[in-house]
Amino acid sequence: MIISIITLFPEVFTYLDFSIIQRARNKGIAEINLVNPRDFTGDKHRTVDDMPYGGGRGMVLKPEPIYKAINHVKQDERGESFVILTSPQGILFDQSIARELSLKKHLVFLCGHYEGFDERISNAADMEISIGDYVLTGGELPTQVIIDAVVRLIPGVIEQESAEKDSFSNSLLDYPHYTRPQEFEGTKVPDVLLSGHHAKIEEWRKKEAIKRTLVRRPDLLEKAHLTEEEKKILEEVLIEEMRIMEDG
Ligand code: 4G3
Repeated sequence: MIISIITLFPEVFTYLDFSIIQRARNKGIAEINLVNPRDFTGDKHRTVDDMPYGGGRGMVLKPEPIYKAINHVKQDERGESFVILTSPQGILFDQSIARELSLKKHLVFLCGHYEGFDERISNAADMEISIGDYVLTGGELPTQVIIDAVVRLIPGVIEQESAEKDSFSNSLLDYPHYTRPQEFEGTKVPDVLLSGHHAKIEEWRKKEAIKRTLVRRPDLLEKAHLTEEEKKILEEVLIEEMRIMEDG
């Protein structure tokens, strides 16, 4: 996959130089190019923003340098570029969008800044994405979050089995994990995990994942496509949790 990032602050893209994403880049699975719209201005001051029509505070990103940068990175990609704008006004990012994006050949990210960007810049985007309901000073962190979630899903980056077992791949939260020591700060590792009984362990993990999802994120269960087995476990967990509520 080729990833082009159009940003006024290329220096902040340090996260992508480490760990799993860097390994993917070294293996040639992901290629990341940073492009600064300032390099596509024509005036002495390399102006990228201007005052808003209609008045008001703050500056607005001008469309021309961004459009020139987009056209530059789209060259040689045979119309297979997918342009993403990160903004608080976008659709909420989630694991299914990450999966969809992991299939693209060329992703182009536009990082907004200042109070916003000229509305005509969003016309150049195929998708406007928000990573959550909060405002940041720029789209650089959201872009790195999205790239991290997408690149780890490309085959060959992490073990396929791990990606399939991820939280959310089945719309459920992850089950609890334990390592040594067997007892820590008065809390013991659940006996079943020491039993060596693989079927029982799988069953316990599934049940804990469903229990956690029910208690912490019931909204996820409403959208989940549960198997018949999972639905049965959910019923058990619901009854157990209701008992716990009744007992105070
Ligand atoms: C465009 C994205 C960009 C318009 C960007 C602000 C939060 C997110 C920006 C605008 C951002 C997010 C830059 N803040 N929730 N700030 O994904 O109003």
